[in-house]
Amino acid sequence: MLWARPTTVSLGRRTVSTWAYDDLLPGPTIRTTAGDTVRARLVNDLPAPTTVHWHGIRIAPEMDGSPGFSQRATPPGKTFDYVFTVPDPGTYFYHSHVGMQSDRGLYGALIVEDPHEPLGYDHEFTVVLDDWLDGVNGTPDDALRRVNTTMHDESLTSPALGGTSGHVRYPYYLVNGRTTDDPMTFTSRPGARARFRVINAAADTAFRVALGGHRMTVTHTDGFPCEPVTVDTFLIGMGERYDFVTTLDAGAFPLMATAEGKRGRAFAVVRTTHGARTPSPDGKVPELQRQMLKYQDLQAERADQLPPPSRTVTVTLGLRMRRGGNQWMMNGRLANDPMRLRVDRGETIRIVLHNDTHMWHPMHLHGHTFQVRTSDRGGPRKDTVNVMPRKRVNIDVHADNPGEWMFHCHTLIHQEQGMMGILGYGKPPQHKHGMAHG
Ligand SMILES: [Cu+2]
Repeated sequence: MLWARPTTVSLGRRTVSTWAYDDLLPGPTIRTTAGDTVRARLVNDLPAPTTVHWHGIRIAPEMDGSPGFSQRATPPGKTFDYVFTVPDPGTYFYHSHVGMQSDRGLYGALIVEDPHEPLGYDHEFTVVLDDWLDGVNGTPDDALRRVNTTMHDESLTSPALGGTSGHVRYPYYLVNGRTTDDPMTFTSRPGARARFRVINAAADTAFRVALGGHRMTVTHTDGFPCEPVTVDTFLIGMGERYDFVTTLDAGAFPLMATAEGKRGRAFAVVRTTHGARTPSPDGKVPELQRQMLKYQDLQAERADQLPPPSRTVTVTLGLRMRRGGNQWMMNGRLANDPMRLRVDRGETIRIVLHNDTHMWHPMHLHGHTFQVRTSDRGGPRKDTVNVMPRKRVNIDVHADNPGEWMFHCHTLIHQEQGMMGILGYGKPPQHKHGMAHG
């Protein structure tokens, strides 16, 4: 059960009012095994309609939690039964898909185990990153209103993101719901092989992640296995996930996730010996400035390569400045009259994402895991891809899950300012009532 309601949560030393699932931050971790069925009853005790979106999971559109697409949002006082079989193992998460709600506490990890897990490791840790202002600087809806009525903060820039890093400077950045003054500790032993599942559940913040004193071998991109690649640090956009493994040294080490271009940080401790001094969240982690993962380094395992595309379409990401707030567009259209990409069931199409704006966009497609075509040889399988300003990224989508699917920017403010289109096929658009009852 996921009981969504207003509550208070502790972020470490500070207690805040927010909306959360089961009074927890993050919401309860859902663990299942590929091929198994997840049954989750959403109970909506919020003062607003809500849905649960299962980010990255290839399921029936009726269970996708896309309000106005495949289901109506569940009204206050009602319930909705999410029932679906998870086809693929990997690291996923769930979150509300209504308005700015996921920038509150309405998110949690969804871990799908592989019944034939090929990766050997002794321990595994889930690391959910978030940017937090709810109950501190008003609500996320207040933040959206501020962004709509003020000039953006010129100081929020990052070379790694090609310019403006985000819209909002948050008072806190969290690992598993905790601030740097009361961090989470992941406990293991020296010499253990540890798997970290890193999820960026933030609304407006990319994180640069490193584990002090260690290199990281990246094994999965957005849930899917890739050929292992060893780096010192990686940048993770909103909606992305990376899994990495490393052999832990003796001591206590900072797991650092700096808010890219924002001068804040999320922090946890990895400890393998009792006596070692706890690292400071303000300490230097030199790995953050060393070799950074690039999409070009990543290659899906052969079994996950898609067939070659039969045709190419271009989606241009655009911006129109307006007094009432910027309008972020896909092929010149806004969410209220969205871009519609029609594809045929069974075909593979190449989508050229052409970013004609000054900001980066983490573009997320529901219901599919596409292949980012970094070269003729292939590229990683992903469901969320960062498109840097003025750049183009090719993604190949295999149309194997009929429905009308959301295709949008995972910068929540951009989504709310119009950056939402549709990829659809197989069935006409439907607005079913689903299994709402109660
Ligand atoms: Cu965007």
